[in-house]
Amino acid sequence: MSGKPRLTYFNGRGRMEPVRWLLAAAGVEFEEFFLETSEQYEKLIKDGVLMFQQVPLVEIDGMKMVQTRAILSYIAGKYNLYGKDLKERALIDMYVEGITDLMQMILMFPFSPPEEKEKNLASIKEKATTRYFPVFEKVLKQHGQDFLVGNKFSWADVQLIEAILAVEEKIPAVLLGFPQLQAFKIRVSNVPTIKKFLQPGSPRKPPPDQHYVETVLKVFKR
Ligand code: IBG
Repeated sequence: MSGKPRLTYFNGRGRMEPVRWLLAAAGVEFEEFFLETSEQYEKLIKDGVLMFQQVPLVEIDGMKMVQTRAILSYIAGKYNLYGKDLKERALIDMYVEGITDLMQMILMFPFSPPEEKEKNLASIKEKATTRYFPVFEKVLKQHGQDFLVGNKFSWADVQLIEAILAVEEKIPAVLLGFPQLQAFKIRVSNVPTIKKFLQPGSPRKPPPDQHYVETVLKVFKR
């Protein structure tokens, strides 16, 4: 065994992408197995590897971890990206969960029917600009520090930069009214591990395309 974490998911972003981001941010290399057929998925279930018959699956430190949130917390804790005490950790959890709610809309977008796309895109824009981004704009402005929590790079920063870039892909001008977030984006993009992840050839996955959507539906026989 190589000792590297092994990620089992589709060859696309979905629920695994924040795990890829966080491992990359921690400077940890990983291996990936991409699900392409329903037989592969059913074999994992038959072998008893998937606790709730769901992916993401991350094999790490002798564990077969499922549940995205548990996987991310473990990685954040292990690599010192989870605050210096329980209160910082609570704040990171609140920020991360908020951003996850926004990301949930983006995750579901490729699976929405064509006639609902325009409405869903408008909803993403509305929620990003009136609910989620203002929170982080205000936090950064008030404490004047480089990172969201404890003046130190954390899981919350990783989750936010991923979300900013994902929303910008859909709505390029979305940061216009958010000068703090514009500066944050540049700053965090220059953290060496993040800079590396943003370069071509990294394990970062491209925006979802039709092939990805069809593969997910095929694997789950939907
Ligand atoms: N709470 C779990 C987690 O956070 O890990 C949910 C995991 C989950 O929903 N996994 C899906 C699955 O395995 C794949 S991601 N489903 C099979 C089943 O029978 O439940 C599905 C997904 C995509 C994109 I792809 C957006 C949202 C969900």
